Amino acid sequence: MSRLIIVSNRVAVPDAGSKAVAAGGLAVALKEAFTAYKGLWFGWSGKITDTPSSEPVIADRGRVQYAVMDLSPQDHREYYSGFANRALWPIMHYRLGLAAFSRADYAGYQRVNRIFAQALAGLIEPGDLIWVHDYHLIPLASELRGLGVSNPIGYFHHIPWPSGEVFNTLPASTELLRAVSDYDLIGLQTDSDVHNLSRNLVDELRAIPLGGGSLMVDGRRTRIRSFPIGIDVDGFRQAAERAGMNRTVRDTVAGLRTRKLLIGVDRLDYSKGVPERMEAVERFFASNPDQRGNVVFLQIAPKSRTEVPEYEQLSRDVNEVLGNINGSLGEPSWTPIQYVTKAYPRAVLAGLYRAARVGVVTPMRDGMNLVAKEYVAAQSDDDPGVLVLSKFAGAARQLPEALLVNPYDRFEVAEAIRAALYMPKAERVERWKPMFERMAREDVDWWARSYLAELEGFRTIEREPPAA
Ligand code: ADQ
Repeated sequence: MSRLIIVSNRVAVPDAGSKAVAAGGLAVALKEAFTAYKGLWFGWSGKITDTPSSEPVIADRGRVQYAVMDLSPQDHREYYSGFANRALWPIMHYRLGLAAFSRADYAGYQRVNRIFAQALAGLIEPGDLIWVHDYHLIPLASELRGLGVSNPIGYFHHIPWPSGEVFNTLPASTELLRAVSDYDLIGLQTDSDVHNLSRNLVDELRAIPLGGGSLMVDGRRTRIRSFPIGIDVDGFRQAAERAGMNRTVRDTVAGLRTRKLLIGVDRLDYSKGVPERMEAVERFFASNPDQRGNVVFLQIAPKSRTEVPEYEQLSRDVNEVLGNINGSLGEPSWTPIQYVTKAYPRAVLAGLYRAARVGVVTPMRDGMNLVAKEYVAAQSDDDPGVLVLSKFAGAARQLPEALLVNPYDRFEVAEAIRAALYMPKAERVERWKPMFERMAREDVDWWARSYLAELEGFRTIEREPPAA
């Protein structure tokens, strides 16, 4: 059985004695892949230590081995909080005004990628497939190739890839384009991401399209294709069916009495459009005064990246918008927007989605957005709720039967909320069914399987030895 090496920024090592793959997005996504391959999972341990070792700490957990590295405070500041989350993240999400570029951060980003490559290279065996995840690690393939690694190396980019006009505002843009084209296979979420990156490689690096998504860049061949990530549809659906027994779900439903529930669930991130969504809900109540007291909007948004100043500002903005809306519209007997910042187990989220008549998923820009898919998966087939979905989420391509909206237009979002609340059951079923069926076909196992089948095809490529 050959080995699959997964590399991701953050690696959660399961407790000793546990044979399970650790919980969390990517871990769930790769569960099936680890039944077809022996696994090695490499990345940052999540720990920050003053003098991190250059050797990874290895832990064996059933069929998956974990190899994790600590970061120094400077590495963490420059590589993670700095370049990845204050330069790449805003630029990839089209938020030029929020980007902060510093040469020190970029140098830290390159340094950590080099340190990771040096540590990982010693663990790679002939026959291993290497699959790298996300924007923290774009230069990893170049570093590995420089160390003589000739195995197939693939990359999956979980967030949007913007057009050249936006991407090229990054001072390091050309180097990053060169670095990403060192991967054999570049997986993106949507065809428009594929178009943006391919076009930019042609414009900036004079890449030559070879057909079928392949391009020749500086004498090397790379392939760029979309692989929209899915969810564990069956698991989610079953969790939603059982969730009525869960205390938090039961208490929430009982507390609603006859009120209808709108729900939003997001990491607190400016890409997710949380304050803009609250303003759209305010707009809805302003234009539909008869619905005051009859509808409640529940926003669940655990804080994330709190060390990054733009996220602290966002948190203050949300509190202000929320306070103003609840203060001006609320009554002693009714709070229009309920806001909680806790993370909940999947079973609770599934139950809350099912209890909600409308899922309001309105990111300003999103690679995919799994919450949209989870909301659809959690609905009952005889009385499903309605998804209001931003057309700027990658998920909109696979869920065209949702009520698609422009999240910048709070009037349009408010009207969609109204249409969703008044939608007759027959239309709700008619919209929900094809979305559910498509998601069930294109679930998370389908995603991992399709990507890996394509990456397997790069085993036979002859590679030049690295320049001395
Ligand atoms: P994220 O930006 O994290 O992912 P998303 O796809 O919505 O965004 O996934 C968030 C996950 O966190 C969902 O599974 C959701 O259930 C969970 N979650 C959110 N709030 C929670 C809470 N309060 N408690 C518990 N769980 C919560 C990035 C990209 C996305 C892309 C994914 C996967 O930004 O566009 O869809 O990777 O590729």
